[in-house]
Amino acid sequence: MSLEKVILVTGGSGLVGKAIEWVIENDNGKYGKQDGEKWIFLTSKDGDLRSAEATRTVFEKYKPTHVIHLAALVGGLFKNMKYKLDFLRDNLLINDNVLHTAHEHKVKKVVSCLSTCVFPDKTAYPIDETMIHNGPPHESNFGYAYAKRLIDTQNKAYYDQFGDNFTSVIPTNVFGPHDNYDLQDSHVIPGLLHKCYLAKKDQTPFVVAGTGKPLRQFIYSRDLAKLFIWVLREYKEIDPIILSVGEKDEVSIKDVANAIVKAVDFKGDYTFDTTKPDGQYKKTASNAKLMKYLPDFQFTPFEVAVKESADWFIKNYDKARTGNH
Ligand code: NAP
Ligand code: GFB
Repeated sequence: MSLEKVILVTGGSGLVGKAIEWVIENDNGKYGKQDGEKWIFLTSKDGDLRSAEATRTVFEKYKPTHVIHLAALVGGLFKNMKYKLDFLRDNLLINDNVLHTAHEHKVKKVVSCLSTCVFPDKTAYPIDETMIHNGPPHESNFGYAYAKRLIDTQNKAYYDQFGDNFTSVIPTNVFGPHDNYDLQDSHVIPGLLHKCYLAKKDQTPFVVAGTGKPLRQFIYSRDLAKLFIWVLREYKEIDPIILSVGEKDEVSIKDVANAIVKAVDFKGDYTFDTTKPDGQYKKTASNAKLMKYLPDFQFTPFEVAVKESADWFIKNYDKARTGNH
C-alpha cells in the first residue's frame, strides 16, 4: 500500500491537536484514519516554529504532503488583554514560517486555524466568512486577531502568485479534553471547570468572572476535529469556512457556569465578580456555509460535552495543564 498522504499537524499536543489524534485513532466511521495516510502530531519540543530554521528542520525530517496548522500562542480573555504584542509577534512568526516552508516544500494542502474573535467588533449579526476584514477586532484581543486575519491574506497571496492550495477554518470557542486549565491564562470553560473543582474540593466559594451576561457559541473539540479532517480531505476553497454550532446554540456565561456546576456536582453557591472584564459581549457567527456542505453533521449536545470534559479533567487532574496550581 503506497503512502499517499503524510499529514503533519503543528500544535498536535494541544486541545484541538489531541482531539484530531483521538478521532483519527478511535473513529470507526468516515473520520477515522484512512489507508495511505500517515499522521504526525507535533509538539513545540519538535521545534520552535517562531524560528525559520527550526521550522525547515521539522519539514525536512517529516516531508509532509499535507499540513494542519494549529500551532499558536493561545489563551483566554485575560491573557490576551495582558500580552497583545506577544500574541501578535509570536503568531505572525509561526504562521509565516509554516506557510513559507510549506510553499518551499511544495506541500499539496495546508489548513490553518483562525478564530471568530478575528471578526470586526462592530458588525452586523450573524457574522459570516465575508466579513473578516471589515473593521477593527475587539480591543481585548487585537494582537491575536490581526495575526490570525493575516493568515487569510497570506493564503490568498500564495494562491494568487503560486497557485498554492492553502486554506483556513474559523472555529468559535473550543473546549474538551486536554485543554489548558491555568486559572489566569485559560479560556472560560476550562477556567471555570478548574475553579469549580477546587471550590468543591476545598469548600471555598466558586467565583465566575464578569457579569455572566456575555454570549458565546462553543464547539466540542472532538466535533471540531471531525470537521478539520473533512476540510483536509474534501474542502476545495481557498476562502475560509466558519466551523461552529448554530446561532440558536449560543449560550450565556451564566449558562456555562450552571452547566459546569451540574457536571462537577458542586453543591455550594457561586457568585459573579463584576470587577472582572466581560470582554466582547457577543460574536454570533453563522454556520450556514458549513451546513450547506454538511447538512447532517451531528454536534454533541452542550451539556453532554461539558460533562465529558469535566470527567476527563477530574480523572486526569494530575497530568492536566493546570498551571501548577
Ligand atoms: P493549545 O491547547 O494552547 O495548544 C497549542 C499548541 O501549539 C501546542 O501543541 C503547543 O505545543 C503548540 N505551540 C505553541 N507555541 C509553539 C511554538 N512556538 N512552536 C511550536 N509549537 C508551538 O491551543 P488550542 O486551543 O489547541 O488551539 C489550536 C488552534 O486553534 C490555534 O491555532 C488556536 O488559535 C485555534 N483556536 C482555538 C480556540 C480555543 O477556544 N481554544 C478557538 C478558536 C481557534 P506544546 O504543547 O509543546 O506547548
Ligand atoms: O473564554 P474567554 O476567556 O474568551 O472568556 P473570549 C469568555 C467570557 O467568560 C468572558 C468570562 O466574558 C469572561 O469574562 N469568564 C468568566 C471567564 N469566568 C471566567 C474565567 O474563569 N476565565 C475566563 N477566561 N473567562 C477569547 C479571545 O475571547 O476567545 C481569544 O480573547 C480567543 O483570542 C478565544 O479567540 C477563543 O471568548 O472572551
